[in-house]
Amino acid sequence: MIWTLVPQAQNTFISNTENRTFTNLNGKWNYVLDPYMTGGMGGRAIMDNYEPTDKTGRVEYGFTPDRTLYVPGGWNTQKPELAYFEAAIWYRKTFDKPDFDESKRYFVYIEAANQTATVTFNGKELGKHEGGYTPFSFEVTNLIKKQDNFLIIGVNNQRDASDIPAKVHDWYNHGGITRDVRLIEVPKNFINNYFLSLDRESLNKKNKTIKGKLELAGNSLPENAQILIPELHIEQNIAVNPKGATAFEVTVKNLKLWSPNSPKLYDIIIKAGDDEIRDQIGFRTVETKGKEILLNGEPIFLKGICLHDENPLRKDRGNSIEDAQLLLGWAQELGCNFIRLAHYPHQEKLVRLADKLGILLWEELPLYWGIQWENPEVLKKAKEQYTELIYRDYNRASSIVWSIANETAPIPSRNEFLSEMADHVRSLDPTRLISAAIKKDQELDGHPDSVYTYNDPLIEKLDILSINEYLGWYGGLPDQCRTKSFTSGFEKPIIISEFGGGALQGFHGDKLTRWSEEFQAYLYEESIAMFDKIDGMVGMTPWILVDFMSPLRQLPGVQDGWNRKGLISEKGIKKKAFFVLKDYYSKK
Ligand code: GCB
Repeated sequence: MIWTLVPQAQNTFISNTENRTFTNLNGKWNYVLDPYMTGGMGGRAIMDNYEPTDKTGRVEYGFTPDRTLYVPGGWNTQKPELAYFEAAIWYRKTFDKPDFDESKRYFVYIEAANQTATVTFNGKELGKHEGGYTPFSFEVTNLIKKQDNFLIIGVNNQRDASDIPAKVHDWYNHGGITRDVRLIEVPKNFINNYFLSLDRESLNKKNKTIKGKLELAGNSLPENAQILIPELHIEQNIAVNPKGATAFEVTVKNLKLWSPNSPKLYDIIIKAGDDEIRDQIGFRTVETKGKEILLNGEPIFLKGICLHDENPLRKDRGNSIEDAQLLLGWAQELGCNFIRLAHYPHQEKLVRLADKLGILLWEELPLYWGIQWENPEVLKKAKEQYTELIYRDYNRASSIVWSIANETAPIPSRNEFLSEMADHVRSLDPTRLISAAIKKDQELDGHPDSVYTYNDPLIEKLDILSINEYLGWYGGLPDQCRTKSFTSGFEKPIIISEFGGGALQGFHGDKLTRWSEEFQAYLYEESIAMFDKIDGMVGMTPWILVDFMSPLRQLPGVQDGWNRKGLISEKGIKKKAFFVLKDYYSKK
């Protein structure tokens, strides 16, 4: 058995949708507010799409042509009255499918809906999905018609203690269908998932080995599949077992490895029965050795930055290639070869663009402040959402770190939960590194105050010790930084996964004036000096590339709903600290 867990609420997971045949369902959708989240009004379910047939008919909600929301997009910034709306909205898209073909299967695919989605099609509930940042799909083969199809999706963005993230988080709760919606069309038996990676054991050999897994879906599966890599003259048969899951190996000569300096991607074609799927995949290895991270066997320093998936100019979640280009373009200007995609899965287009540009990525789920560690339902959801993320991205060479948590206190229920998560992630993907953003020990355990120690038991489970440390902003002033040193008893590489401080772009003062660009620049200089001396520090991702929307940040005239720790303002203007970090990276 290769894959043991079918993600929640889905009969079949479908990966690589952009390279499949699909009908684009983006655009204007009608909507109805459901502030009390009843799913129906006046005794009738919204998914029925009922319209009175004569003048006596009664209905107490309605989709009208002039009430539309754009998909993909958060609803909050589309209508002023929805700015802080946190409840349910029902979306409706009607469409014809005149070329509907009975020999095919059809799936509604939603790249993300924040936070919970109830998906209905032509009056039937298909299922629910929880988790605002990962993709899901439902089959509609038996329901689809040539005309008058209606897809009605209820999306609820109410924050709840048993969600991932939990109730309070330092980013904006963009509600709605925030990423693409597609009607995917596949043959009756099709390739639903595959995973290709370069075998580490073959790294130093002349002929390299690509290890692969393939999963087919359908009732009458072919006995063989083929993999083709035209540029490498590979055309290989793969025997498929009767359950449709199979593992295989391909030996290749003259493979060019993927790396930030040379982000080589190969066209790959996989064929099985009537199905054929294409992808562009890079091959590289990543591992740790003592206190180093090795990419393709060579030590690498990760010149990174943290990023939220938000376009500040549009005040919305990123959902287009243009959004991805804007954000990754800024990171490249800073001199980065690495980005921490905080604090939840970012859009797939950005990950694919990073593959092309040669930017390494750290990915994570919002296992963030306040998670209900003792609740088994939450653990189940976390595993499901991580599965969806791994299935979506495991063919992306850029993605090298799976992070399982951010700043969580080491209590027994959390240790157990996250240790299970680490095992789960590793069982699905043993080829990448696992980390978590860790806080320093709270009890100094006999060490002098000038030494920060790291003994969180979770570190044992991780490949990298990643440290969030805000000395100079949340504790003390920047001039204290150089007095501190760090120690961990672990022979593991260290990444500084967060540090930083706020500055209002355009506000100037001396270097100790809070919120001034000078303060932030000084904090960067001192922080870099402090972290640079840590033995085994192989990279950093300061907090954060761009100012981002956060309801937790309400200082008038300074924050006004924005977290100001960005190196770039919400208007796209660089602050002084941007150049401090850029200068450091140019010398690394
Ligand atoms: C943190 C969190 C991050 C916050 C940041 C801040 O430690 O991980 O989500 O936004 O600090 O700005 O305080």
